[in-house]
Amino acid sequence: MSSLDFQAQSTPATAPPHGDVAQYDAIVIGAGFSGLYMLYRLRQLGLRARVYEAAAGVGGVWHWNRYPGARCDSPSIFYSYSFSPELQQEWNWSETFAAQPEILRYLNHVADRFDLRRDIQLETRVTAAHYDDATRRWQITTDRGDRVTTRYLITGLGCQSAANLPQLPGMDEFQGRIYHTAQWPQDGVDFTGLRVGVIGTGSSGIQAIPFIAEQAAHLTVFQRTPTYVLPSRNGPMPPEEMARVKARYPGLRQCGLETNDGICVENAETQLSVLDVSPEERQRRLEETWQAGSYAFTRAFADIFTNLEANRLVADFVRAKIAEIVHDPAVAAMLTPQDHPLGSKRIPIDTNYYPTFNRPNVTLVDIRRTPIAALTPTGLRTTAAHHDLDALVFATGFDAVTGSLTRIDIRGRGGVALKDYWAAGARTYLGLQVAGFPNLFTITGPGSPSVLSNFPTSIEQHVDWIAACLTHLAAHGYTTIEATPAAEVAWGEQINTAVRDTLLLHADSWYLGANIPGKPRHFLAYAGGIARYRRHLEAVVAADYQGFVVDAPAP
Ligand code: NA7
Repeated sequence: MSSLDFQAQSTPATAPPHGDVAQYDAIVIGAGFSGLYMLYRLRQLGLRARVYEAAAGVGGVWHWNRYPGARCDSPSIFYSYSFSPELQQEWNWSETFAAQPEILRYLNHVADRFDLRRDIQLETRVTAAHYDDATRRWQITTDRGDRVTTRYLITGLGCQSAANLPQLPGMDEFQGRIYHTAQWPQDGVDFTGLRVGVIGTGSSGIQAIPFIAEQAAHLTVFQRTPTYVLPSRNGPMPPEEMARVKARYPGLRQCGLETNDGICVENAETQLSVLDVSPEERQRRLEETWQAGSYAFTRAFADIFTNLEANRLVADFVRAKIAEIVHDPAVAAMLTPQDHPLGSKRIPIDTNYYPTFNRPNVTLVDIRRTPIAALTPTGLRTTAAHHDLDALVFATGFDAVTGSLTRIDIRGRGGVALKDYWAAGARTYLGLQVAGFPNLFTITGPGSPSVLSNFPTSIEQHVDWIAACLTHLAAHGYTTIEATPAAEVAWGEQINTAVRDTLLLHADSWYLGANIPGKPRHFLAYAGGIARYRRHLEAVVAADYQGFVVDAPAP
């Protein structure tokens, strides 16, 4: 549907503010990829909308994650919006995998280009959102004292925005500086001459470690779980390649939509099983795709992520690479994952990660074998030794997918808190709505492809679906829409079925909430891929919003 179609069906803005409580049609929380595009769509619908953003600028995770080396692990040409052909044609990416400053520039450009800023209120954190059955509106409160009401509440909070800062004994006593990769100081940090520790070797740690090692006098990496790291082969984007992409963008985007994760790797799709080829052919193919980098490697064979034996053979190849790159066999052994299949935890892609451990100023400490006992005034003590540190970086990730939602006091019908409703695990319908929370839409919410996909692709999928849903409600004069509990249960079964076809349950990952003590353990995303997911979304609409009720009476 074109934007003109939307405008033709749009509803007029609701009444202007009355009394001291402004009334909106839609409040969006967050001004990252989700919030910016949602606002653009709401405007097209003629709705009176406002975006609240806690940060001092737009950009979401790209505003906060400014640690050295922060970079996207989706290719730039896909980690971008597709909704505007003009935007797509005018923006040039300078690298195949864009670094944080460039993505932040892009999102600022989007905010300016579409004149979005006038409806975005920065440095304002939504603290509470309570649904009022009598008025069928959400009452919103912010930390700046705003009190507004809205018909629709749409969260664009991101899946990795609630930072996980483990509370270690002695944290208050440490005399050095403490940082978290996801809350990096806006002006950067100079580690020159310092003894630095990094805890965590997920995507953020793996990106930051080579940069910190170059600057610091000494870097000690505290690793709990080694992970498989694939080479990104990042480099400058040749202008002729950018031009070639632009000429073929619609086809590339369409191809992306037919994949599991939204990223089209041309000529890389294969039906070939690892088990169907000779060891020599397997080695040849893996070497070739290893040299090509990240996504080519993961698509070298069709069954890497679905067959344990196929996965083991490919993981063996990566393990051999680690042994080849890292000179000290004991360090190489420590860096080599043995306890989970390749891809059952998110695969980081790197520039220079493994070679960093050949540097004389870098030490690797296995904190699974010798756990952290405490921070001390002068450093960190494990059960085996004391490490003197001037600064400590936590690259310890996030309370992923649900944390950004449950830290806001969201209450649905009858004052039920979302946090309580999800106490035994997040329940949603399509990752978009929660039973008992009318007119609440969660962009890339739990139970959608979200963290298993290229985010902008999934975000556009959700925003477009929500916009079409609001158009449908307006066209029929409906006031509310909400998921039924039965639809939620059925969707939960779809999530479980989809993940059982993969190897994603074979690791203690944040996909399962396993990184947060006490978090209910269940799979937080839909693993069936975005193409299959889109067919679910379309089928639901074709069946007159099956699984949702409109204008349900208050219980
Ligand atoms: P991740 O991928 O969750 O990585 C966090 C790392 O920190 C990981 O190595 C964890 O080890 C480690 N960790 C977490 N808590 C602790 C404690 N308490 N003690 C020691 N080590 C700990 O977060 P990232 O920020 O790297 O990446 C998140 C996503 O953001 C990434 O996938 C991209 O999508 C963007 P563990 O593996 O749990 O043993």
